Amino acid sequence: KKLIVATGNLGKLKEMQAYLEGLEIELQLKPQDLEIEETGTTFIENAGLKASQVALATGEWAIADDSGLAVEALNGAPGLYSARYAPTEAECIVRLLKELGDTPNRNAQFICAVAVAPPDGSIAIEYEGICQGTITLEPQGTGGFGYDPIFYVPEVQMTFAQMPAELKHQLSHRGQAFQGVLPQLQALL
Ligand code: ITT
Repeated sequence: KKLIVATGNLGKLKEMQAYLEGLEIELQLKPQDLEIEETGTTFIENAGLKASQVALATGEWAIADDSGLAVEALNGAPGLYSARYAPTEAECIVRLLKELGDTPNRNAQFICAVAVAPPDGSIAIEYEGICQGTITLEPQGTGGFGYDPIFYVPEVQMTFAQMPAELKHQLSHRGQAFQGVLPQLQALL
């Protein structure tokens, strides 16, 4: 069976591929010119929009991820706008650290919604995963992507960017969501 991965984010793609690796599915990247407007007001809604529109446009099964970082002291920002907080990933980190300043409340959570759609564009599977952590004062580590260098997980005393990929995959918001998605996907495809 074929599954179109509805993302243009290479960091995300790499992680999604890792979760889907064991399944007997031929993964294909969505056509680059196919852009979906994220008009939803929740992560689940946006994941559904992306999966459903890519499934309809390609006539294949599609899987999408909508995710972001919600910082408590910033009332949940950047949240749904995590990808658009600044022009580049590095500038997103600079902006977030600047907005937070030396605020003592550094609590944050990463959220990931994953949706799977059959060719008719309906939603067959949807799951959300959350990972709690804190925002560091400075970037630490070189792994991962996006906000990983400033997202610290107290249980393992490392940022996402300092962890071996397998550890991030176990602990992360995306890992939690895929734990729900994988068995259902296996049953459906
Ligand atoms: P697609 O919609 O094409 O999948 P996108 O980057 O626009 O790509 P989102 O709208 O879901 O995707 O934005 C998610 C942003 O949240 C992403 O760009 C990162 O900045 C951040 N993010 C999500 N998961 C992350 C992770 O595991 N580590 C670091 N940053 C993450």
